[in-house]
Amino acid sequence: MKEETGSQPKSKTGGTGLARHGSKNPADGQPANAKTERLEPFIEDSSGQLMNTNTGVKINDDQNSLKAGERGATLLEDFILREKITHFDHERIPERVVHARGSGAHGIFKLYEPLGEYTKAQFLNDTSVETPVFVRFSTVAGSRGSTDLARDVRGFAVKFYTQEGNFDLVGNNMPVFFIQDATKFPDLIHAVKPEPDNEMPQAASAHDTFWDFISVMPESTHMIMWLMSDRAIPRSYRMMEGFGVHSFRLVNAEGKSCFVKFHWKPLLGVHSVAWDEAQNISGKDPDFHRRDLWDAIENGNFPEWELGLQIVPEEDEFKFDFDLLDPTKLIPEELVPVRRVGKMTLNRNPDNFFAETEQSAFHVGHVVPGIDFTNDPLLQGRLFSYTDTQLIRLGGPNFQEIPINRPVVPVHNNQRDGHMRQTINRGKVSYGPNSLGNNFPVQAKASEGGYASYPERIDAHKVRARSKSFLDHFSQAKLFFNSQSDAEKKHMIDAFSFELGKVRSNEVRERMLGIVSMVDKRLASEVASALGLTVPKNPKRPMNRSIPADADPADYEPVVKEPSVPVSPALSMATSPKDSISTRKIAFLAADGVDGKSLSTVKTALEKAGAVVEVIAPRQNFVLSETKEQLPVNHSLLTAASVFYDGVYVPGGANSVAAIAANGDAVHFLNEAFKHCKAIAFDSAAIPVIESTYFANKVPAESTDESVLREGIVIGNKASTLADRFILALAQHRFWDREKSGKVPA
Ligand code: HDD
Repeated sequence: MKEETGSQPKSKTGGTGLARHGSKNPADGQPANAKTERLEPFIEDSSGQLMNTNTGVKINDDQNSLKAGERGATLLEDFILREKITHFDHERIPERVVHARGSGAHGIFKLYEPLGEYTKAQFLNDTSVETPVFVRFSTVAGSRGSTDLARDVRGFAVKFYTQEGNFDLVGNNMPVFFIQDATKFPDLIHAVKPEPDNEMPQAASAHDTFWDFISVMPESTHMIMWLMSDRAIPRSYRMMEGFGVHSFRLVNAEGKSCFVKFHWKPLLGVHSVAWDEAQNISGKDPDFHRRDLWDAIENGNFPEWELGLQIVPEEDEFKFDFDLLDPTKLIPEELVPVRRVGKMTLNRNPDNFFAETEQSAFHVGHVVPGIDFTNDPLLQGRLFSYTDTQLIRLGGPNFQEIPINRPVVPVHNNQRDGHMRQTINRGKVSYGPNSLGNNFPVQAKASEGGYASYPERIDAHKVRARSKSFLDHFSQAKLFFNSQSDAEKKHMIDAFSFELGKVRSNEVRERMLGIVSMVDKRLASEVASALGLTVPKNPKRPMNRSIPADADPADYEPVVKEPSVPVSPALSMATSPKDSISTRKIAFLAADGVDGKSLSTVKTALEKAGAVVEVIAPRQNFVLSETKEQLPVNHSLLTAASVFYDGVYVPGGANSVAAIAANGDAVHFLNEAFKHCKAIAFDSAAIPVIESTYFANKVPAESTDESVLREGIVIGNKASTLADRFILALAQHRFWDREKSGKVPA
């Protein structure tokens, strides 16, 4: 086609740079390249280069501005200074209004089995294709520089660069949402963001305006249960589930449609940290999740998720006792199993945070043929918001031309010009139909891959209203709570007590207790007792202020009913697989005189099982072993903290043991690891260290597999057996039962 100017710049090797991206280039049949070269034409590398200006003029002095004499005034003529300062002055763009804090990574998606029965989307039909992806994880409420460990929902946005265009799955790590209608989104976000008079608190929902809003919005009850659960403080982005939240549609080549819920299942399991730990991490390393993702990819520990689908035939739309279009509901996996259909692997860190992660623009409306929308009113509103927000954030309508946002296929249409246009469209014709350009670019027939919306029949009155089928606000909140383990329930009680404890208005707190009592009486009464309040007597009608002015409140009265299934094990993290310690970080506490064998045998065994071991000592650089060998140290006790690790080991060696036992920071390290319920191991020669901890009386004289699985504490004098038991303990992630015996004052 003559019009093939597209938006693609030429690469050094000729052809369009972007067309070379991806698994299989249809043009040259090249095999997949996981280290994608999609962005190569845009990459700048200064090594070996002379410095020049943006107009290409070589710079001779980048240290001094042009002055009238050595001590004289700076001259306006200095075009090099002005260019540099002007560019600097404009370096920042507005941060995202929500999900401002985030981290991204590149990767690939590979399909396990063709899904032609359900969808005609090519990337879900061809198992030989590796579809490139870019993923951005985020928190919702905090600013761009806020802590990763805030109690918050995590964004999980995936851009698939398919050969039919970009498909964005813009989801969260929780399967439901706070509100049922997009028009309430600005209210929700205003309520959770820092309060407008004093801009406090940063990245936290624990304040009056958030809970005020929630306390008069019973529809958010289910989501609040998720937010108060440990899902809101993940151990790692790599250990989170992802959800598309809404019911979407899949459409096959025959035009038959079904409903679908999208899931991401992490192969490392789903794990969280403790709340006290999260708060500590926020101070000691606010980049904890960002660093974890970056380091894992740099170390070749590529994070992986399986894409899961819950498919509901079109004819089953009304089979459930909740509405598939209600985004505050999930489909219990016990009712519709999640079918795992492919795997996503993140294998490359961005080269430049701003160019890639910050400028990435996701949109729930970026779909490809075979994927379509439902009438979920939250989804419908999102379809407007995402493009609109980029116009200000990325500065105009050409944000799709930014390298990270470009599709891998060339773009041909009659859109032209605008702020920062990159494409140089050839020819006179920028309209259609036309005859001067032979009517190109011409529309694609459905058989040629043209997107045709699913012709859903709609015969209705134009109304502003809420469907009666959306009025059950509590049954799935109950289902979620009832499905949690005892430890998870306890954490939820603590989370509500903390969050409402930070609220100053007793009225708001009491209204919240009323709502919580609709979910579980014990939950409400325990939170009430932490707050020094009582649960309101008649919470049957939680106040609902989300009602139109002229509506009859009776029409918005919540429907109180039991969940479709009594419990759903899939909703608890306690059921997550516990058979691997891959990529877990383990601290070894050592000092001069450490028993080198006791250290290296356990280290080798843990590393063989996929863990990352770091040696921490009173000083940086190295420790001397008993045999005066220099052993490398990763951190000193000053720069490390137990909250960065999944477990701790204390090797033997009399001098090392004595030094660790006498070191307050080292003992605190162990006490804190115990408090956060982590696996801890000691060489039998480290008994003096055990004796200086708070939990000395919890360490059995000898370990057995049973004691290790129960207590999470390992002791032994044979390094190889000790390592095996330590691995067993680390794979359990946490020993929450420890919390039952009261908290360690670490
Ligand atoms: Fe949203 C960003 C996820 C409801 C309006 N949203 C954004 C991001 C994620 C989500 C992961 C960050 C994407 C990135 O990394 O750049 N949003 C969701 C989910 C929702 C949801 C799972 C409910 C199921 N969002 C939602 C509603 C609206 C928006 C109802 C507006 C009516 N969301 C936006 C936005 C953002 C955004 C203002 C801010 C930055 C951006 O889009 O690019 O358009």
